[in-house]
Amino acid sequence: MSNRTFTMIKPDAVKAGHIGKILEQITGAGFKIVAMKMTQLSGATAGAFYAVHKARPFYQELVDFMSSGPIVAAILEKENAVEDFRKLIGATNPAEAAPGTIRALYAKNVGENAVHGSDSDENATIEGNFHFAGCDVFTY
Ligand code: DAT
Ligand code: MG
Repeated sequence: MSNRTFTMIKPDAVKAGHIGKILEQITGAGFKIVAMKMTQLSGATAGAFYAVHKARPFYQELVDFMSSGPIVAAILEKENAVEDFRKLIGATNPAEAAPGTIRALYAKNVGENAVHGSDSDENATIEGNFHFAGCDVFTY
């Protein structure tokens, strides 16, 4: 069990003005932000990040969406971070997400679903390292 996970506030939620409310919900649930930036992924960068989904029918749609506008990327720290954050964001499809979860509150649909959360400790490390240099991850 690791104490870190990686998240992105996706272009739909950024465009809709939900950055502040989502960060408030994340920190209110006990997660500490140890790295954070606003950035925009290129098609190539989004494609590389989601390479694991290359064979899925929605891959191109996902890459186009994730590169369509700015995102907020962050590394979060909390005991049992990966599992607890997946609970906080809710199911991939907001129609199936538990009430009060970030996706239930802010996601538009299964493709434009407001936030990313790592699905394993291993992927949390890979994804955090994909977006942040070690010197931009803080202990405080
Ligand atoms: P999650 O983001 O909950 O880990 P995932 O890893 O299965 O979900 O898929 C990654 C992203 O791909 C997801 O957040 C949104 C998109 N996606 C997943 N299933 C989809 C579908 N059936 N149609 C369109 N986009 C989809
Ligand atoms: Mg996933």
